[in-house]
Amino acid sequence: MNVQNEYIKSVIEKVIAKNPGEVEFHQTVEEVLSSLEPVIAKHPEYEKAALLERLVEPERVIMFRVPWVDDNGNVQVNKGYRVQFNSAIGPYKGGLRFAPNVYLGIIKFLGFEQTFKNSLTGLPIGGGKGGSDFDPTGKSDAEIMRFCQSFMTELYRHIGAETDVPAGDLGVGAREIGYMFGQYKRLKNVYEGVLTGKGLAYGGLSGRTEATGYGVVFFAREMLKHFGESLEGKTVVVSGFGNVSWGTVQKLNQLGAKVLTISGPDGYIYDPDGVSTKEKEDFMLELRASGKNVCAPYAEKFPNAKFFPGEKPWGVKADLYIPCATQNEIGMKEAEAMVANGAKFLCEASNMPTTNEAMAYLMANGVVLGPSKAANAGGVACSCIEMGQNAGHTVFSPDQVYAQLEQIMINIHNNAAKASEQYGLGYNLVAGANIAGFQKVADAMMAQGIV
Ligand code: 2IT
Repeated sequence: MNVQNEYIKSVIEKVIAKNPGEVEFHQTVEEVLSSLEPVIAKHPEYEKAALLERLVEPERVIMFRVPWVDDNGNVQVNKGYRVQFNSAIGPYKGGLRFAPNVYLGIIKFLGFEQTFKNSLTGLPIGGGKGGSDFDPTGKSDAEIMRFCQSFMTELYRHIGAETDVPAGDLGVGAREIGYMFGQYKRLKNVYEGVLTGKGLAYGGLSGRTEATGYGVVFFAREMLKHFGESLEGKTVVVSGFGNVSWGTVQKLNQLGAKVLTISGPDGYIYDPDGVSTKEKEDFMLELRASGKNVCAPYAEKFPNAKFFPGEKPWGVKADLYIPCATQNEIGMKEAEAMVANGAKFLCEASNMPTTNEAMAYLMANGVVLGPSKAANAGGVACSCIEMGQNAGHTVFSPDQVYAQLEQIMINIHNNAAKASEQYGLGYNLVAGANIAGFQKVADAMMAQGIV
């Protein structure tokens, strides 16, 4: 990153020195802070208040042991995390990720990103993230339940509807949220909206399951609209096959686009007919529910589709690219393949799917980039609506939720575009999202004194 501002440079250097080995956390701090140069230049009072030093240091980091017994009677021990990153604008809010590669650096990168994302929604939610290095792949339902109960047996004392409200992320869906909610309620003897993404029978919000994917597509639609284009008839390369991909595929189908690919850790699927029918959408849910974390069976079920083992889909030519799997799916090699194919639009659905180097390369080559903290904010926005539903002891209809979600995504797009324009950066949604997300958190932190 090419950073001129001495204050920003020194904060980035300190983050790298003080958080050794946490490369994903370094990556997001560099990405966000380097785009704040024009804002920091305009506000010298931020340096005096050590605003950036405070922003990059989580308010609280909780790490704990998660012991559980597997189906063979063996005792297993995992690491549990909750990083309460920033509560300047509301209670900590953000998902829980269960995946074997989870360590503190991943949770901190996600918590830092979440702070700006939540701010961008315009809703009163701070930033937090948690999870475990537990690998759900191949686990039985009973093992998942025992793990979730053990995880919550420590976490419950640190969270609450007005303190910190976790939700799902990779490896944590409605089933896991259900088990964790049950254990929380039992331990605390309080029925409150302490988790979001709950089932509809016990306080969940209609539309929350598809909210992230739908929101991403609304955001992509606004990006295309800026250039006088629409999604109708566009080809789209999608990665992943989980909750976010599923919602994205469904909304793309509704708006007349054609999804050419989905992917998993085992490779990618190319479907020349498009992942376009209800049967295909539903099969994505089946793949996820199988617990095997593979997408290959799609090509057996739909023989026109082809499975490419061990490969990612970024070399497939399309009008729009939507990564929905995990961080750093797109590095230089993938970015070069996309540019060689004349890529025009990249809308990030997974958190930080593009490396900083690839991001700079894509943008320098004319690819319009919708950054994840803006494009995928529809999920957490609906989580906040779920918090409101629970606090008001009421139930919202799907139509009420969808209408709000769509408007929130339009606002996020417009606010990011406006912030970029204001600082003379043209239509740069990456910088604009960072600036707009930062500004509200900064205003709140400045008003609240040195805390
Ligand atoms: O990355 C994310 O925004 C999420 N995993 C959802 C967080 C939430 O609290 O709904």
